[in-house]
Amino acid sequence: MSHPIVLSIAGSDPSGGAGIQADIKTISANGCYALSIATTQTIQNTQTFFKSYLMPQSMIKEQFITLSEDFDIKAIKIGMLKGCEQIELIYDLIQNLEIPIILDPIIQTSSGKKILDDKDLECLKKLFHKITLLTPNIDEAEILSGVVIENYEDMKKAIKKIDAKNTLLKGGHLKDEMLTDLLLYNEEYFSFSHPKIDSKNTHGTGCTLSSAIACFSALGFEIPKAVEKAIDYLQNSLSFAYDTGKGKGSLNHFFMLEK
Ligand code: PXL
Repeated sequence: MSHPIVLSIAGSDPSGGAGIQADIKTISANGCYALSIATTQTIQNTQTFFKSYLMPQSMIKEQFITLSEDFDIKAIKIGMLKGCEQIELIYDLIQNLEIPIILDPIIQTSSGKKILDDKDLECLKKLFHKITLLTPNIDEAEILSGVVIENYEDMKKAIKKIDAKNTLLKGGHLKDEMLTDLLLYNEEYFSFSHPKIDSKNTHGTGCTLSSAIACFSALGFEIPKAVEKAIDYLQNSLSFAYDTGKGKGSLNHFFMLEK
């Protein structure tokens, strides 16, 4: 099939930078076809994340069943989930699937707004062995592992403590000039170093990376290669990022059109 089908199950960001909107752009720019199911509708702009509304359980379930009946879904990216009930529904829907599933554990937004409380987090952890790859950032990895992360050695300590099938710990929030993302895949370590791109327009980087990994997996790349290609895509999108509103602008998901 020329355009493998990738499903994004994530929050909707009307300001266009993160969530489903970032996923659809990422998946389309990398040669896949995007399906999407919204878990939440958020109220935000480039300056402030105000709040989010849950989508009805029955709507999510019916959308998932209707899409599954028609499309040969090759990979799934899961982003913002809210509340145990919704997390458990997603668990039920994906539990028997044998395709790559990438979970971006959104515990709080980049602006610090809490999405999951401690109880929700315990529910989310039940998904960690059902999915193919978990993609926490430093802040999320600290919460999940209990390790304070200040450098690469701390990242290694933390990744071992996160109880998931496979984990990509993103180093992007560290202050170093060269950043390293650390992958623990099938008990083997892979590290990916790249220069830190100094931009205020970083909204949606996590969404973009996880959906790019899903897309490259759908295209047939093994997780380590899919991660390498997704990081490369993110670096390019970030170096061509631009101002949109008055705050944190958008990545340029279609940077290749500018070249
Ligand atoms: O970047 C985390 C994130 C994910 N999904 C949605 C979001 C955000 C951050 O704002 O709005 C829908």
